[in-house]
Amino acid sequence: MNTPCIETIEFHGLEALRLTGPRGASAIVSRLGGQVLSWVTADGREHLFLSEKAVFDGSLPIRGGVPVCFPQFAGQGDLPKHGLVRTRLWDVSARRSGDDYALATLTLEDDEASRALWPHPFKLELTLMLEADRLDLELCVINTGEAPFEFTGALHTYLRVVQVEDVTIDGLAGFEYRDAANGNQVQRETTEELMIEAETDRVYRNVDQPQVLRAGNLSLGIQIRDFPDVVVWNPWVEKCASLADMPADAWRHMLCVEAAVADSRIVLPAGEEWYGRQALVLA
Ligand code: TA6
Repeated sequence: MNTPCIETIEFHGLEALRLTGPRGASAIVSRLGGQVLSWVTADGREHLFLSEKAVFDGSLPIRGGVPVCFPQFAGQGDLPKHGLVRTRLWDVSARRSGDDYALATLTLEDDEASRALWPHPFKLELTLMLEADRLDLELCVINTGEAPFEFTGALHTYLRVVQVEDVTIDGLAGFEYRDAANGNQVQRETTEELMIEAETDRVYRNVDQPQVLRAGNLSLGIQIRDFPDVVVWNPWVEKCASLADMPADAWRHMLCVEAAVADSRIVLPAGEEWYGRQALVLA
């Protein structure tokens, strides 16, 4: 069995890192978008959805894995949908491994193109830490300018599932959500085990407990820290058909459970840092 290590690889023509963790776990992160594109646990199972029609030339965000959305979540502002950083080339700033982990950090700073749309100096650091049965993602936002700025954003995690109709998610009961698939109505979740039975696009607000996604013999814990919101998205049949980078049946094999700052904004003073985390843990 390989000992944990990190190698530079080519993945769908992209420069990427492969992290090999303990007991054969692995993850792949692409410099394009600073996007995690694969996470395989020690049992050999892939947990991230990556569309068979994903575009890897940077002309579109890559459909799948964990897109980083910053400094705007979805269409909630004047910037391009989900912000500015999904098609940028990130740098690798740290890579290290020990007996029971492999870790890498990718960074991105503002440039002329980002400042033309959003006039703020910033630095992002995405760190992934891989263990045998868990992947921890941390997004650090640094205000490198001399004035405060506000942002929203997300780790827009696409989970791979065999059949979304068989999935249940618990841990959301009692939380208020904004239903973006139903006129942005605000409701409170009453279901203990959420099932996906139609187009679903919900921002659960101020979620302070983990979720567990179950499907067949899969049980995956999902925990956020400092991201206030959990977004659950599945496009279902029609919306999926309208997405050129998704095969017609791909809605069935994915479910986004995102760590987000969607319905509030983070105000970051000059020189300060903000951290948000999402942990994915095989239970
Ligand atoms: O996070 C959910 C969402 O905002 C949905 O409304 C849906 O459109 C999705 O993100 C994907 O956005 P994209 O720009 O990647 O097509």
